[in-house]
Amino acid sequence: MKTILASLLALIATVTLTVQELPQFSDTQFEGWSYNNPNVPLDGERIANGKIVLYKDSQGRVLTLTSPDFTCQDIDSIKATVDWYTPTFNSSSFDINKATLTMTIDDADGTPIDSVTVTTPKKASKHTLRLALPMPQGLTSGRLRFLSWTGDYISSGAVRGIILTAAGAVPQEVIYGDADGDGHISISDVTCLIDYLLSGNTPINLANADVNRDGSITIADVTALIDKLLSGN
Ligand SMILES: [Ca+2]
Ligand SMILES: [Ca+2]
Repeated sequence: MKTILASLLALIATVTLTVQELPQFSDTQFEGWSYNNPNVPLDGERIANGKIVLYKDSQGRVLTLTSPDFTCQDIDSIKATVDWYTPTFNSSSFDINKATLTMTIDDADGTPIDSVTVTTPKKASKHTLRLALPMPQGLTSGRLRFLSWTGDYISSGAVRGIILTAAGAVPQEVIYGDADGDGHISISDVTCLIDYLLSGNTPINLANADVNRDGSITIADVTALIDKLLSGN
């Protein structure tokens, strides 16, 4: 077994556990986002100057800002902190009840799954609006849409930035060594772990496979797993 392990060492690269990344929106970071107003292309200057305005126009069209798709299977809930700008807040026609922002989560086909709406707390030009949604169960990939169903042009607001943060799913109980995730530790977990390290695409429970708990999956975990099996602990 030692010879096999030694030869594997030369072949195996460290596999690091990945952290979920979410799309962010600002005047310097808007790749993949889309705004459905054909007269206002997305660019840094327009975003910074409050031109990405969300409202329902006179034809009944709803102006919408949409995020790129992102994977969400490891996310329990998502929180958006929005830099919201209401340029006409001191107009007599400004209706604070229409100055709303809605965040919708859609599946990858664009079907809305859930939404949340907040209103601006007072008549002012600058607001930090916070919206949160639980991640729908079973959704593996989705996108966020920001819109104002009720806002007319005067009561509209503009998005100048969105910070998205995620809370992770409650982790399953970790059984260190149960690499194939069948609920117990056996020689098949050694096979699974070696196959994973060699091919990189064998299905594996990453948390369970980090037998020596150093945050990455390497040949050292195979050794630790064999030790565990031999010692019976
Ligand atoms: Ca197992
Ligand atoms: Ca490890």
